[in-house]
Amino acid sequence: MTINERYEYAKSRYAEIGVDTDKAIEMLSGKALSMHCWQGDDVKGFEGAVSLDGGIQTTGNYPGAARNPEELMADIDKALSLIPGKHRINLHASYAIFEDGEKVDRDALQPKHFKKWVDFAKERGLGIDFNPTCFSHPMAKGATLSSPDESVRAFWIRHCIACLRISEYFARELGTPCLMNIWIPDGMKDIPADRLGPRARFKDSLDQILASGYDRSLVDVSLESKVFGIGLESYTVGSSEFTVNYAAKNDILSLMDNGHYHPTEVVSDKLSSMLLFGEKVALHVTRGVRWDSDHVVLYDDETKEIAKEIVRNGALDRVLVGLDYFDASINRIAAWVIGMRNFQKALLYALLTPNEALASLQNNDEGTRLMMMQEELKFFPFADVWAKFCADNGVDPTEKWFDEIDKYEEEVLWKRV
Ligand code: RNT
Ligand code: ZN
Repeated sequence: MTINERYEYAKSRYAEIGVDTDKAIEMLSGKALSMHCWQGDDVKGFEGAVSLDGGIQTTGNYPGAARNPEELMADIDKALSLIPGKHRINLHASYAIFEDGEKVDRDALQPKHFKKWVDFAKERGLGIDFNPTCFSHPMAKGATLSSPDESVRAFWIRHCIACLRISEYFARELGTPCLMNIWIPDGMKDIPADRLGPRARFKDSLDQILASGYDRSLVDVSLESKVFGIGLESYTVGSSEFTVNYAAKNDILSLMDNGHYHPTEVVSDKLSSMLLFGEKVALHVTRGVRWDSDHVVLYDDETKEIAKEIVRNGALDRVLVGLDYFDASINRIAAWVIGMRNFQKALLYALLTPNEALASLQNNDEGTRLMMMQEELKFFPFADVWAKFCADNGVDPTEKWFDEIDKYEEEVLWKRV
């Protein structure tokens, strides 16, 4: 059977339960995901960093990591060619591209240091999101925006303000708002003697950064929380309560990374509350295995549940979705493709769910029928709709996309030694 024949069958089957597959595909096509550049080089950036710190870690030594801007851009291109739809890329400040031997420290970064990224994005019609890089730097050894050392704290405030200007530049050049997400690694391995002080300093630093002013029509600023990091097990300054309260009071966005909570807490259950109290919310979609391990996003239950919350709350435009993981133990380009496609599959699954009908079952106390229906839906011809979506976007819907990865390894990656 051809993809179209399979699709026609799927369409009629879904129509029986009141779901419009054409509409689902159309809505999915309009949803850009922000693909994190740092999966391509194990979060190294272009400043010559040898190791990653800040309580995050990549493990594995699969060959072929990108070593410079050209390689990273080529790898991003390869990944995007295997992912249906139009997307965005998410950069860190440590991916600045210096020319003519110039090099400036992070507090002196300027838009021109990201011109090559803008050219890259323009040619491909991509948006760019951005992140100050408050780790893997000599000034980030103890703390950054919460540092008791005023000169250290001032350095990171200057860095974040520089990043605001760069975010505005991205938005202006590319004609699409830029999400600038602030995450700091500040915390303690062991029991703190003072929890309030660092948080008060972090709050003051953020106040100073926002007070520098920025065009709100161009930039959305978000604040990412975290419960712990490696070597920061006892205390993180930017806890969930800190970031959610700060964001609400200062009219910026909260960013929830689903690896950043206690293992039994789920972001899918948090989204509805965030949507009730804020216009927008940002996500880092990842997969924590026992801890914030940043494994590749799978088409698993929590990923699907997050997507359902976005779709059934009519919030496709209000939830800014970025991916955030870094696996160095497998082909990095495939890691991108698998994660991006999986989140798109999760969204499609949600879009193919008769959400209103299911909500009425809940409201009418028809729990048995609700459970039955949610289970039966798992065996609807979802894959045939996915295949149609991929084919319409010129991307192989089957496992055969991986042939391209094999070829690229042979022709490009194995030569990177
Ligand atoms: C760290 C945060 C943060 C980083 C990236 C590289 O735990 O998740 O988002 O992963 O900024
Ligand atoms: Zn994150």
